[in-house]
Amino acid sequence: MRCPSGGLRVRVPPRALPDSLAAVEHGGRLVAKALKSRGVSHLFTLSGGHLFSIYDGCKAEGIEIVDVRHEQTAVFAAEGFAKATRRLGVAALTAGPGVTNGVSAIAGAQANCSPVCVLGGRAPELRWGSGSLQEIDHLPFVSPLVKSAETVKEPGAIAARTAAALDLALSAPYGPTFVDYPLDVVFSEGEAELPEPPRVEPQPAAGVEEAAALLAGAERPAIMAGTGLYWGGGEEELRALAEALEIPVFLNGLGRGCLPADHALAFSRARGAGLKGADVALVIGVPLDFRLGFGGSFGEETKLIRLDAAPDRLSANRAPEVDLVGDVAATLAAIRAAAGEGRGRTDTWVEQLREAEKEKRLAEEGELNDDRSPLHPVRVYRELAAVLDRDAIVIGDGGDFVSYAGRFVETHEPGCWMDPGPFGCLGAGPGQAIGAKLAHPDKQVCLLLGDGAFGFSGLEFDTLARHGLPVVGVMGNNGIWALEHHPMKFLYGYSVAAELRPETPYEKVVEALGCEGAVVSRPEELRPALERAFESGRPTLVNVLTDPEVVYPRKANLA
Ligand SMILES: Cc1ncc(C[n+]2csc(CCOP(=O)(O)OP(=O)(O)O)c2C)c(N)n1
Ligand SMILES: [Mg+2]
Repeated sequence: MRCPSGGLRVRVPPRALPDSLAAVEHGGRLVAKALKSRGVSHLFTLSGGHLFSIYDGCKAEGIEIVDVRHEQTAVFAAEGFAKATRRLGVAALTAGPGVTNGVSAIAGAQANCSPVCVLGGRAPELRWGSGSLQEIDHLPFVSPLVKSAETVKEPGAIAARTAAALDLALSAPYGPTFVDYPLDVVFSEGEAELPEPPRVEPQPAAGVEEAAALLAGAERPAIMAGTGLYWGGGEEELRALAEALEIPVFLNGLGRGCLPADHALAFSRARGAGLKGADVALVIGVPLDFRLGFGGSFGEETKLIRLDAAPDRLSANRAPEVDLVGDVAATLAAIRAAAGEGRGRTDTWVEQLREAEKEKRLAEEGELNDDRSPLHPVRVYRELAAVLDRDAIVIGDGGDFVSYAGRFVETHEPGCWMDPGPFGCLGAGPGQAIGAKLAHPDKQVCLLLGDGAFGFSGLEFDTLARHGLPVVGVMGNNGIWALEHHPMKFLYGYSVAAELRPETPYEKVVEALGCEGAVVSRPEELRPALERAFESGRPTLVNVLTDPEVVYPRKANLA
């Protein structure tokens, strides 16, 4: 066979050879065998000749190939699949620009500790240094973003090295891995030698007794939990611990939904009071980054217990009193066993937070019922809440529109809220929606989009149409990059580079791509439009014209 680039000749074995007879197989088949052995069901990709043999292998192994319109979406989709399932998400990117296009999404997966494995095509090894098409060494720029980055240089090593990259992505702490295959290697033959996946007994962290004593003795305890709680599968133990000691719980990132938003101990609006006023706070699977004021969201006197699967990567921020590094679920179970029950002790505190929560929610009534046209973004979320199922997966991609969603969308089950995470890369939403819908075809998947954000990956509505994925997009179309426009205006009295075309008919864009579109300019039109969208069974964008004058009440802008 003649290779798609480079002109090297390699031999490909007959495709129909039964497994038992196939002593050697082509490299792409070996990649696919490794994927299959680790339960990978989908490969997210955008075509490139360097990947053909991997596609051929996936076809033979029954792995679904999902082709998108930009490589960053392939990685975002792999991440969305991982977030929706807590299984591996896998993307394949072609050599050179395919991999460079995927870099922002890999960096996002790193910040989210998402178990994503990225497979790269690569210019042929035999001609390395001769200037083959798309020749660039990916490892120097991918390595800082991943747990491991490797080039497989022998066909016989393909299966084992691919399996190792997959296993590492899914070993605690989770995170992205990268492996690339030179064209001549992955089109050649080798033997499949697949190691067993590692089995690790979950170990509770050292320091459990100290943590339990602090929590059991606390009068105003609080739990702040995030993405690491979700990856650690800790939701049941979180609930049991919170209920046993009656501890108020605050959630962010992928932690949202790990305690249902309507649970008696779940709080959101009272977070400021709850974290500042806590005497002891258990911080699970969330770094003390900008989202927690670099630690300053807690009171100066608050004793912090940190729990995660890995030591803190942020060395510059506040150190905890107790640092628990170990299996999240096992450690929570051990803390509960050591702390016993403490009912009644926190009643006054919980009641105080309940009052604060109620008061803040009451103050939101005006915005929720706002009947202006174009709409107040908060009104969008009131209407959306009425049509979303309890287990709907909601994905945010935008600026202020999504900040409002973070406040107003209630999450009731784990894995049902996705945003770009602390790396904050716009354009992550459509890919995550593709991954989530493929993982859960029976759940509603709702993609919240700013009009600015739409520009990055809006063409993925074509992917939704081609693959028959009835995701419902809801756009807050204010004609500006609001999260930049308002802060710059506040600082300088004017803003530049933050205006878009007002009332752009994005619904027509998606119609042209084979989806349904609707435009909404008055609040009373929204609910029927959303109902139609979810009932249609078709990918849809509801373009909601929102008021550009609404300024999101933000405490900090850039830090
Ligand atoms: C890839 C990328 N580019 C730029 C930014 C900076 N940024 C953050 S929010 C935002 C504005 C988003 O505008 P839009 O999606 O229209 O939402 P709005 O704030 O108007 O609700 C920008 C430009 C970013 N986070 N990611
Ligand atoms: Mg906007």
